[in-house]
Amino acid sequence: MIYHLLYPLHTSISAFNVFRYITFRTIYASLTAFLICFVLGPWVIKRLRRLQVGQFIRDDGPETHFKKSGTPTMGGVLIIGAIVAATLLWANLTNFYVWIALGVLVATGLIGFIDDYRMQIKKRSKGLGAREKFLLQCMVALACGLLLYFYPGFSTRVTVPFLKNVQPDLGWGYILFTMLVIVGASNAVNLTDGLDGLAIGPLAIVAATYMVFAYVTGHVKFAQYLQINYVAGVGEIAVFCGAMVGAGLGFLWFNAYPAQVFMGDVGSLSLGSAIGAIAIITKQEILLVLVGGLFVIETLSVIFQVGYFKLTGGKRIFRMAPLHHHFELKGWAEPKVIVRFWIIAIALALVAMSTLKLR
Ligand code: 57M
Repeated sequence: MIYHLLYPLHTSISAFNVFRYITFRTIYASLTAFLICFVLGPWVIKRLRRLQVGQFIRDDGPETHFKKSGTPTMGGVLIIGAIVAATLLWANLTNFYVWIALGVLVATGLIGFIDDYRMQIKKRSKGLGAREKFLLQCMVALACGLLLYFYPGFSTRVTVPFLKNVQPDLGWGYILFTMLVIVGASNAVNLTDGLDGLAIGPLAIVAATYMVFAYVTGHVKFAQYLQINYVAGVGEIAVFCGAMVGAGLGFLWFNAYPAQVFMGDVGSLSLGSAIGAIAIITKQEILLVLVGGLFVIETLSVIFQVGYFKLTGGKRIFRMAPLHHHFELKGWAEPKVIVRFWIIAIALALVAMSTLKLR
């Protein structure tokens, strides 16, 4: 809105020319989202406490988690609110991709909200049924896939990291591919969100990485120089990514160990889906496996654990899956697991960035 209100005045007030630049608006979207979370955080936490939206802790998890019982959850509402507000303020709202990203974020946020809400009403550790949740996620991802597929100029070719000349065209299969990426990312983040700050830290790292990719993909000259596919209009997604980084850091302030609030499914499902959608829009789909490698590792640990458990009739590879529980049960202090996982996430993001040159 600021862009639409103030930029047109640049003819009389030349300083307003600055609102034209994506870089400037990305920085301010980030700061705006951060401030919204930072300032409103205590009030939201107090409200959640008053509404008794406290986390139910499963008794089969690590013992160190029992003391977290009653920690307010559904803090994701604050994150989504901050991202939406900052994006609406700073992005060019005539941009189709911005609305796709916002739509996926809010729609999957709603699924998570219903899940959390049911959990709170029933006061048990499960909300929506797994099948129900999966179906709803698929519907949102399908809508996103269809909208992009029919959008003029959006390519159905997939970028393969490290291989500049390999770009398979999936045709209508790209719609299914979009669903796989979005639903996969959403659930991977959800699985990872089991220690204080464990999901939101890497989410901010992923958003920051894609912020760079969005900017260069939507910039004719940079795209040409880096020999990546130029996609007109995608640069504006950098503003959305900036808002995600800011909101993520603002939330981390309160979610840092020992957490005063959890994001809930409303946060994990929506932010996971949003990074999936961003990977699709920026045409760096497969790269998400690397940028969000930490989420992939956590998910694989669950797949291997469950598979092995079933095959062997009850034996385990890890002390407990997802992987963060394994290290907790090995005796690592929670902050140590969290910070070490963040370090891995940063390293993976750096490797992913290097693909801009290593191709
Ligand atoms: C949700 N939710 C956290 C919080 C957060 C298939 C199976 C691996 C599924 C998996 C599962 O249910 N995962 C999805 C994970 C929960 O956090 C809430 O949920 C939201 C995210 N959806 O925002 O509201 C708990 O995580 C802790 N937490 C923090 N800090 C945070 O900032 O400490 C969360 C956020 C919170 C809190 O304790 O209550 C969760 O872990 O439940 N299931 C599991 O992860 C379970 N694993 C398991 O059963 N493993 C088995 C194999 C055979 C599948 C095994 O290895 O033997 C574990 N989770 C728990 N207890 N809690 C084990 C048992």
